[in-house]
Amino acid sequence: VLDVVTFGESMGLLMPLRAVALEQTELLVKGFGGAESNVAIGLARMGSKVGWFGRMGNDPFGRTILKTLRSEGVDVSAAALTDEGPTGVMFRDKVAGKINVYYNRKQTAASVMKPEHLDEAYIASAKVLHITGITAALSESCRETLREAIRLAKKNGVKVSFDPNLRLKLWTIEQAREFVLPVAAEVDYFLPGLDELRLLYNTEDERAIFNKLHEMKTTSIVKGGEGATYVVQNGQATPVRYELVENVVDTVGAGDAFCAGFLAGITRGMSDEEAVRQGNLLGSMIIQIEGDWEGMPTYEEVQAKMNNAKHIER
Ligand code: KDG
Repeated sequence: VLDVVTFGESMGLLMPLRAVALEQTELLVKGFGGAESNVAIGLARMGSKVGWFGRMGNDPFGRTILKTLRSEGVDVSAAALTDEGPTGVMFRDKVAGKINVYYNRKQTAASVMKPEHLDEAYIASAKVLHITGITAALSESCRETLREAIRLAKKNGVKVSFDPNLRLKLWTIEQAREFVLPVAAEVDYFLPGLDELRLLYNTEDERAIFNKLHEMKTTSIVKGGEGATYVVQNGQATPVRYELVENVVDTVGAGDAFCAGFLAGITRGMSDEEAVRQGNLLGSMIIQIEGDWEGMPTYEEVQAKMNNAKHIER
């Protein structure tokens, strides 16, 4: 039995060795990224049982990613290396503040994923299926795959969590709205950032945004805002506060770390608020370390911080 199963596109990641923009470097470091595999690694480090699947090319990036996920304790038994396309590659700057990301991910093995690739028994073996809007942005067949995965999860009593993870380099806001909003209303947990909600609902008016969320049965967990994450449920928005980090090194992966902390919490029986507090903590820890997932903390590190935080807050 798995706590969480997740799937999506993981890609090779090349970024400057030193802290400069891509154009200013000759030396690149090889790593990998992918929102869902970042979440999976975070969960595994938290001691949760987690499976990630996806399709990659049988090439050096695909093989490295699988090997690393395996060594992190993520179950990859349902993942596949195929000859249907290459593993995607992304490039990014390494500078504080605004980080530009560039994608080489057209016609990749992951983007031609289709519903037939899903393994119902594998999805059914988890407590939660975690998906993101990045997969939806890749192709129509990926959108169909997501819808089918949700259907299979529901049929088997598996809860669904959904992070819209808007990537407007991959699709337009209109396309994103068309997919994300109906799916948000259908899942158990919707995990958007406030900035994403502004784009999705095309308004800066926070009250209007929360009213939209209140119209859904879904529990929405709204990340971001200045120092609080909101649990939006039954017409109420409960803030769970966190301290802003001063020493921000690399913000990429913050949302994924949040999801890992939150999902580790709910699958271990924490209340939504407690799980959000844990998610906030993981988010604040990962941005102090470079890399998309490398800074995901272990369960012991989180425990130490949680106890400390409790002491200060109450
Ligand atoms: O959330 C971090 C991810 O965005 C990154 O690891 C790569 O999945 C990725 C993407 O599509 O940008």
